[in-house]
Amino acid sequence: VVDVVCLGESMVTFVPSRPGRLADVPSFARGIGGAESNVACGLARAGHRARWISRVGTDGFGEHLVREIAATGVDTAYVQRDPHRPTGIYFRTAGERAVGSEQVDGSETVDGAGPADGNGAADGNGPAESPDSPEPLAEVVYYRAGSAAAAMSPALIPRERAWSGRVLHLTGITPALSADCRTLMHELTARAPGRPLVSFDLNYRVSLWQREADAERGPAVLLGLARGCDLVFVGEDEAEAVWGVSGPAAIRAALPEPELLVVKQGGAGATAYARCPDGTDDVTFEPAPRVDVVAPVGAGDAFAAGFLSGTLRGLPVAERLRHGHLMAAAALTVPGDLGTPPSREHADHLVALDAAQWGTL
Ligand code: KDG
Repeated sequence: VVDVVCLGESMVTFVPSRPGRLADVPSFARGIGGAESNVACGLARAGHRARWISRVGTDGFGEHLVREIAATGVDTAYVQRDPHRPTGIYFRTAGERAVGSEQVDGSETVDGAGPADGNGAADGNGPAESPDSPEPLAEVVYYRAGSAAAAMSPALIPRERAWSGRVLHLTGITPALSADCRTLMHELTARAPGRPLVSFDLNYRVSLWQREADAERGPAVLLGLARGCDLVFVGEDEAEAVWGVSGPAAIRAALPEPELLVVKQGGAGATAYARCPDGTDDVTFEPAPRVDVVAPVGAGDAFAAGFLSGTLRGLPVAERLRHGHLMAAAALTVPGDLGTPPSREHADHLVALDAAQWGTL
C-alpha cells in the first residue's frame, strides 16, 4: 500500500525564457506542471510513498512528463498512455511581480484579483496587463481540451487503483476537464467500503469551467465534491470567487462536513478547523513565514504536500500547518512549480520553534 495516491492531469509547461508577454517572447523553456503530481512529488521528496495516476499521450511530452515525475521518486505504474489523444500542454508567464519581502503562503495569487490558491497564473482569464499596474500580470493559455487525461472515467480508472493508498488526493481541476472526469470524481469521493481518507484541494480554475458546457454548475459541483471529502484545502480568495463566501468562519459554515478544513489566507497564514467528537471544532491558526516571492505557482500544492506529510506522520494540526507553510515557502522562492523543501530533520527543527522564533523566519 502506498501512502498517497494523487490523481489528476499533468502538463508540459512552457515558460518564457526571458520576461515578457506571450505575444512578444521569442522562446520558451520547458517544465512540467500539474497540481496533483506536484503534491505527489512534494510527498515523495518528504520521504513518503506517493503514486500519481493520470493519462498522457504516446507523444514525447507524455514520455517527458512521466520520466520527470518518476525521477522525483513517485510511482507512475498506473499512468496510462493513449495513442489517440495528446498530452496536455500550457504556456504561462511568471507574472513579473516585483520580488519583495512580502508575507505569503500557498494563497498568493499572481494578479491579486484571480480566484486562485497560489496558482493564480493557472487561471488566465483576466487581461494580460492592467494599465494601472506597475507589474505585468501572469498570462496562461491551456491546450488541454480533448487531452488524454480529459478522458479519465470510471471505466478507464478502476476505483481499486485510485483507492490503493492510505490517502487519495484530488483537486477541483479534474471535474472541470470533462463530463467523464466529473463522473470519475463523484465515483472516487462516494462513501463506500475501502475508501481511503480523501483529500481535496479546491483549485478553482475559472477558465476551465467557462469552457465546459455546464459552466454555471461549477460552484455547485465543487461544493458537492468538497462536502464528500475528509480533508479539504480552500484558499480564502477562491472561496470568495466560487461561492461568494468571505472569511474562514463563513467558509467553515458553508462547508461543515469535512473532518478537517484548511483555509489558506494568503500571506497571513492558514486556519484549520478540526471536528471534535462532540461536533465542535478545534480551530488552529498558524502564520506563514516571510519569503521573497519569485513565483507563486505551485505553492498551494506544496502547502498541501506539507500538510499531508504531517497528517501521514500523525502530527498535531498546528505542526501540519507549519510543514505546509515550509513547503509552500520553498515553492514560492523558485520560478517553477516545485521548490526544494528543507530536509525532514531541518523542517522538524523549524516546526518546533516557539511562536516568537517562528515569527522571525
Ligand atoms: O498548481 C499548479 C498548477 O496550477 C499548474 O501546475 C497547472 O495543474 C495545473 C492546472 O491545471 O492549472
